[in-house]
Amino acid sequence: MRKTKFWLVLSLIATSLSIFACKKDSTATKNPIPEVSKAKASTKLLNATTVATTDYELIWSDEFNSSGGFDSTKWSYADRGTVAWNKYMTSLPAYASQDGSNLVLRMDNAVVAGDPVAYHAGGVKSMGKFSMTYGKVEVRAKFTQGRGSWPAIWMMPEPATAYGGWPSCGEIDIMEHVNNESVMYHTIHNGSVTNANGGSTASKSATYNTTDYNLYTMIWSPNDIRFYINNVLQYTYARVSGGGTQQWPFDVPFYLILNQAGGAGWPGAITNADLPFSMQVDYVRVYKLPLFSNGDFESGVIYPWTTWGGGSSVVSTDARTGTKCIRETGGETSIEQYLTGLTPNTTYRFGGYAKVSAAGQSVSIGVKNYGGTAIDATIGTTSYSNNSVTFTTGANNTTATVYFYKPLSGTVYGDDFYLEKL
Ligand SMILES: [Ca+2]
Ligand SMILES: [Ca+2]
Repeated sequence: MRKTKFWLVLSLIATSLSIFACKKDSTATKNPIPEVSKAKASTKLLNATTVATTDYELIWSDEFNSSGGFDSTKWSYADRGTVAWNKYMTSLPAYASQDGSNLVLRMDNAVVAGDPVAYHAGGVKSMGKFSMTYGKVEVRAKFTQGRGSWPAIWMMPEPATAYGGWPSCGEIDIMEHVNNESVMYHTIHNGSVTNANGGSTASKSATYNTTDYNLYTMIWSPNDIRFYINNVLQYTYARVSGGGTQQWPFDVPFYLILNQAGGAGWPGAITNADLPFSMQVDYVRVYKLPLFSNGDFESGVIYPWTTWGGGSSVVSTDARTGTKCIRETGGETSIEQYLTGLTPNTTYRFGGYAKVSAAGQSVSIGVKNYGGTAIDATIGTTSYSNNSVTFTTGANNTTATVYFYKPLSGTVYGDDFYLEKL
């Protein structure tokens, strides 16, 4: 959204909208870093996973069910600035207000006394009032189409200087739409994927319901950022091991911005006959990530576990309960789940059920990086049995990694993993 440099270049060379669109598409196929993400996203698309609706604790929301001005304890007007998206922002209730069930952000060319600009548009930000690191954001919204229109739902870091100026500081664009396109865009900006001209190679367009509300969801974990439309995963941007803060500046608080922009930058000039533009936001809900999730694999995917060794998959045979479990085959193989939000100096139990395919084999359930020495518990039975490890977090430890690890060849199954606070 904040394509500052890009729009400066754009205005200098008067590049056309169509060239921008080509540039955005063509660069998306050239940068090796996002190609990894795109491949990952494609794999996930095949799985057609859905957002889990349980285990997430609501920590902040606005249902926008009042009438009149927005709740100033949660939002401020997005200020007018000098870059494309905020060029016409206007701090007046006519452009950002509630209608009893929505936040309505408008853009038109009405004459506003004392403010003689060509257009006026509305936007709000939670900067200084709410920000978050890791979690799930759900925004249910609909918006009009029109030539020159640019509605967006996005996030910027707070404080803004966490990792330097834009784009090194990072930007998460949950939804952007331009003009009359039948797709919207999910985009990441950072020091790795943002081009010198301000475009990003970490961007994915996706179809949406153009005539009604859509649910836009972003799940942000220490491993990746996932974008969903109507609970269907569309794009995953993964943290790259060793990528540093240029690739992953996403470990600091980010705040929310909702705006109806247009008339400059990406969408180009407004066709006045298409006005007014508006975005209606039914609600914004923010959830804390669960401490531990997908222990039963009924989601059909491994996420948010990560794999190591390549022999792990969710299968529809041999489940202990439900219809699915994790299977580890081949040589040394493991799945791990990185836990955040643990309480220091607190005792937890991590356990689960497992079986091996032949006597003499074994598999371990364990925990590491919690502030003490790694602890394993072994299972070597050919029918499901339970084992667990008990660990106490260090005085300053709020994270840990739990794992299900097969040290040798053979096939093992696991199901119904759990984390308990003792
Ligand atoms: Ca509402
Ligand atoms: Ca299961």
